[in-house]
Amino acid sequence: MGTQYKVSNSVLELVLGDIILQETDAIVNAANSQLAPGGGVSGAIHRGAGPQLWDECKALGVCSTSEAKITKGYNLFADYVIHTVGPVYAGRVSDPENLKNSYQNSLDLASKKNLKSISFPSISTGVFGYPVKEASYIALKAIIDWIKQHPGIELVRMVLHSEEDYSMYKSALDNMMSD
Ligand code: AR6
Repeated sequence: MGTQYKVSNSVLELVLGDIILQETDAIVNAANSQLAPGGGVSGAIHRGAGPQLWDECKALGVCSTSEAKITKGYNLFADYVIHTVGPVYAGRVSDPENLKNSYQNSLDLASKKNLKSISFPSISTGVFGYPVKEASYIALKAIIDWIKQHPGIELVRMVLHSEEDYSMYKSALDNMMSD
């Protein structure tokens, strides 16, 4: 399942799938501050990449909320993994800003490396508890605003792990595109 939208000269795509199978230049990890394997997306990415990923992550030290760090992809299809720590949802006024910055700092890092394509999971909406509907609008707006200011990227893909999340992101994007 998938839908493509044109934003400036780039493509923004929504797909139902598994982040570790994506063949984009980079995939994004919804990480913890230690960049340790953990569960959810992070556990899947570390299992897919192999133990060298954790070795490289250990050397990077602590990653604070919204910060992004890049490593190689090892056994993954993607050449790079961009690790970002989303906010733990607590209904604070800073939560939306922190979530937005996780997306935009990841995109900045991809652009610094001259990468042309990147896949994101739905950051913070699993273990970190961010309500999916709210998070979908923040994520998509962050990506669209960023693309409009950075013509170099060709493809930004959001990879949703359940049909429910996919429909939520799809209706958010349909609403935003019709405004
Ligand atoms: N591909 C795509 N999306 C996935 C996959 C996958 N393979 N697996 C899960 N999701 P989460 P967070 C979805 O909890 O909320 C970790 O333990 C999942 O259904 O991975 O940012 C870290 O180590 C959900 O919609 O990330 C941190 O401690 C979304 O990805 C903490 O959890 C995010 O779920 C980070 O929590």
